[in-house]
Amino acid sequence: MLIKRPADIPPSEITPLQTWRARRRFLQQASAFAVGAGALAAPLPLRAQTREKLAGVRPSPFSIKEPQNTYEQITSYVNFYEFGTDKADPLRNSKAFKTRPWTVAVEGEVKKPRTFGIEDLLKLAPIEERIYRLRCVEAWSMVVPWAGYSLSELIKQVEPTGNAKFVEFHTLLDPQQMPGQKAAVLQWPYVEGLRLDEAMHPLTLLGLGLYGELLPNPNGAPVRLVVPWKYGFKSGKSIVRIRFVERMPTTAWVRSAPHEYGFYSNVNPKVDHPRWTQARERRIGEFFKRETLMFNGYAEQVASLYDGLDLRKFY
Ligand SMILES: Nc1nc2c(c(=O)[nH]1)N[C@H]1C(S)=C(S)[C@@H](COP(=O)(O)O)O[C@H]1N2
Ligand SMILES: [Mo]
Repeated sequence: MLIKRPADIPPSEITPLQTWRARRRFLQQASAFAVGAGALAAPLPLRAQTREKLAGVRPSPFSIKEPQNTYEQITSYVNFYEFGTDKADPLRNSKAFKTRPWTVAVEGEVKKPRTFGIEDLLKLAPIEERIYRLRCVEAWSMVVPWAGYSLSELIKQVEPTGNAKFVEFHTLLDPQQMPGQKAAVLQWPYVEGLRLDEAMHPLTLLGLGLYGELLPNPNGAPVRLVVPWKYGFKSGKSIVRIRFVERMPTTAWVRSAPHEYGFYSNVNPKVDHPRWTQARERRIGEFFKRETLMFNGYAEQVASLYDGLDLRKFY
């Protein structure tokens, strides 16, 4: 009999323990729910999402030149727990997800609170292609051609007050459409956060597209955050609320496992996750691991944000 050694297991089969535990909990709770609610509920229509080109997308000096992952890889190997904890779940379970009408409420410590319709957001500033590295905390990575503009464009419009120190990003809460929210894998809605200066940094992207088209559902349609120097989970998807606050928010991952996930979550090869190394990563589609770069390769642009901060303590 052949027993697979770890080295023979393809990366797609490796699941960090947290995910594995979460998935088990998810399956237990999902099946409990299915029994309670009637497992024979009408299936959702499995209509494919219509793909739509974005007009006039400009190149950006922030784009990196590494080979890009394919559309297929980016949409099918994905974390979006609202649609299930398996990498393939979001593509399968988000086909009928409704992204119109869609609004984003921008509120809290701002002089001009405002609710933006998705059509407003699509024309608030010129849309750029931003080819960014994505480093997941699970030690895989990709190169993704996002489309969008700096979040600072939107922040300027609402004029944060002097009390605004942090920004929260809330994902849609809708268990009818997001079956993963019927399980207590995380506390819903998914909330992430940034310090105001991180949110204002030009690399921080309000993501509206991928590969020159509107965002596909598994990647956070119709609007999401992309913070390329932080672990992937900082980049919340399908955002409906942006809230400016005075105190550091308790984010979904910090709430679920505070000794494993910190508020900052800057990519840092020198600070390991308690259960695995962060020194290396596997680029999806490649065989050999590569070294993880400080701040995911964006140190030159962002390191100064953290001058004087102990990055072991503030992980
Ligand atoms: N709302 C929400 N946003 C989320 C997640 C999630 O489960 N829910 N997963 C995060 C994680 S762990 C990663 S690695 C990225 C992966 O998706 P992407 O490739 O589309 O960025 O989305 C992030 N944003
Ligand atoms: Mo991730």
